[in-house]
Amino acid sequence: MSQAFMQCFPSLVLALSSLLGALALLQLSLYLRVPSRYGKHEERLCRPRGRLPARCAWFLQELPSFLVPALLLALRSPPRLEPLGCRLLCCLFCWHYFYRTFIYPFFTRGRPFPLQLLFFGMLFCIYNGFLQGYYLIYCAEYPNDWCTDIRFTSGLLLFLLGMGINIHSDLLLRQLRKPGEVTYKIPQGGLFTYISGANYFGEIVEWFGFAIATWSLPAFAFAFFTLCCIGPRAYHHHRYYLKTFTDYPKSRKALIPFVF
Ligand code: NDX
Repeated sequence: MSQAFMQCFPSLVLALSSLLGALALLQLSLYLRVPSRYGKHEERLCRPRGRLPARCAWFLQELPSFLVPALLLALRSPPRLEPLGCRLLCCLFCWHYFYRTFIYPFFTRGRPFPLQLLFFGMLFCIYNGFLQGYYLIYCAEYPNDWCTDIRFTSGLLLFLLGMGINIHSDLLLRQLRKPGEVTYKIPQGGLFTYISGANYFGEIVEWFGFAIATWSLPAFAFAFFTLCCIGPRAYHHHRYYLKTFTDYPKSRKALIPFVF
């Protein structure tokens, strides 16, 4: 590992986190009116030229989010083993992306994914994987009793709750299709009873939980990015369902149960 990254540069963390916040706002302004062009929103918009099977695309896209922090952790010399809070937090991030890279893609029944978005998605995952991993492995300082701090425990609880909702909702979506099918149906069960974007709601709760547990600028910037990225997408999914299915439950909201 190059000597350059063997210590913490707070200004680098600040610059990368601020850029992530700016990308979040750009994301919001771009995708509030027009949804990002993959999945159910691709057919309504122009068709991109190249596409890759969903399994392969999601695996390649998410891999850097797992690999970059895992490599940073492995290459850290001497290894950072203390405090326990640091190790746990880094493992939480890698745990999510282990699921998203090695489990989620192999069960997805989604449509082929646009190559252009895959490229930008990969770049984003390298960027964010580096920022979160670098901060936790080289910069974060937690007291030894961080694991009993209310921020850590409540954040961890939110993270686990969000992850549970996200995985369960992704499973419900997957079960709507038989292998080989590409049609859309009305999602039922779990939090889909109340909202159209149950999987997104889970993911947003998860990353805000992570931000609270780490109490760090990079993690709050990522949680904000997630909100700006998949929040509008949940809204567009909701509108799509209302337009497509005349029997779509009228009481169902887009992203926040009973509110929005
Ligand atoms: N990937 C995060 N921006 C994104 C890819 C695109 O993980 O340049 C953000 C992620 C990237 C984006 C990523 C970052 C920003 C980028 C963008 C591209 C451009 C953009 C780079 C990295 C960019 C700027 C300008 C700022 C630089 O056929 P199908 O595929 O629709 O099938 C779907 C199926 N399904 C149904 N089946 C039957 N009936 C129905 N009614 C169905 N509804 C859906 O279920 C899929 O197979 C599956 C899930 O579909 P959907 O649309 O609900 O979820 P999807 O968006 O595919 O996300 C899948 C999971 C989900 O759990 C979500 O929470 C998580 O991934 N996710 C997704 C996006 C971002 C993200 C998490 C995060 O920010 N944390």
